[in-house]
Amino acid sequence: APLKSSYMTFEQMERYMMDLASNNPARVQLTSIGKSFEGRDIWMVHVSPDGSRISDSDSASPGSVWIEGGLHAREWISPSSTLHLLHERVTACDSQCDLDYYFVPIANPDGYEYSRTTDRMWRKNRAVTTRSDCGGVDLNRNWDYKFGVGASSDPCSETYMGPAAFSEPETRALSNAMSKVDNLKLMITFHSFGQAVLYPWGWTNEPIEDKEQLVRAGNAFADAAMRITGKSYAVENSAGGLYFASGATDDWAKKVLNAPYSFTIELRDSGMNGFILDASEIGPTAREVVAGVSALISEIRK
Ligand code: 0X9
Ligand code: ZN
Repeated sequence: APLKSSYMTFEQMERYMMDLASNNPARVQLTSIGKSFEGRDIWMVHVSPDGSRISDSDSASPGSVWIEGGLHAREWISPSSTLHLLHERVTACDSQCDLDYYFVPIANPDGYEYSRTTDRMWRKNRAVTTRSDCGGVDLNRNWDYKFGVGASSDPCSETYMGPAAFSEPETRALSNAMSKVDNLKLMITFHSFGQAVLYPWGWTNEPIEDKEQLVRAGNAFADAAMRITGKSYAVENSAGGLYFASGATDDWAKKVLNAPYSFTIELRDSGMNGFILDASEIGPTAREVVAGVSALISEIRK
């Protein structure tokens, strides 16, 4: 399993994904879907359905699940938990292994490395902007749905949306690859912190038409997390529960790709240490995520 005692470097994550793919060649395929601003690979791991689990009458996958991690640099628990979930989906195949899973555990590798080595609180990517003194675009404001409605046009802002929708190589790579997935049923992007399961919309307070089923699925995650570690996750609308923010992964997957289920899950903690989450919480958070995602998937397949 991925290291539990400490956070990995980007290189360790790459090595981990490569080893997982080479040890499980029949089910795990590793692809670089593009390069970051500074030229690091953005890796996608496709976990195919377990052949033995598919009945003869029904050989097509019942759908795809997309899991994004590490879009924001300082939210280290996100790539960490995404890698644990990936590991679990590969090694502990259960009744949910007839689905196609696409994982991008570390979507913003430049930002992550910058946060590790230089500025722990870095959030954005490492793009050069029109302001020589302010770099980086907020990759969760750069997606092409309601771009710029609730985001900053100031390069010095932490939520700088960028010069145009999909101006950034990271969001272009992610959206291109996500668009190619067949029958996308569920998109989850892991962030931190706040312990919340957020459903669309983020750009408006208008309630979404299928709110009820989104809440039911979100509650399945929250209930499972509570059962496994006792941590409480709030299930709420992004804009109402949090604040308006447009151009994010979740709204784009819901509106443009028509993914019936699309969530931003804010992992630990609830504010005490915020982004600077002690490594002793890596294991328990991973257990919450594994149990929560399993329960969520069971709920949406009812
Ligand atoms: O503001 C964000 O991008 C997310 N919170 S974070 O603290 N991890 O930065 C929340 C995004 C929720 N989704 C939308 N507003 N669409
Ligand atoms: Zn975030």
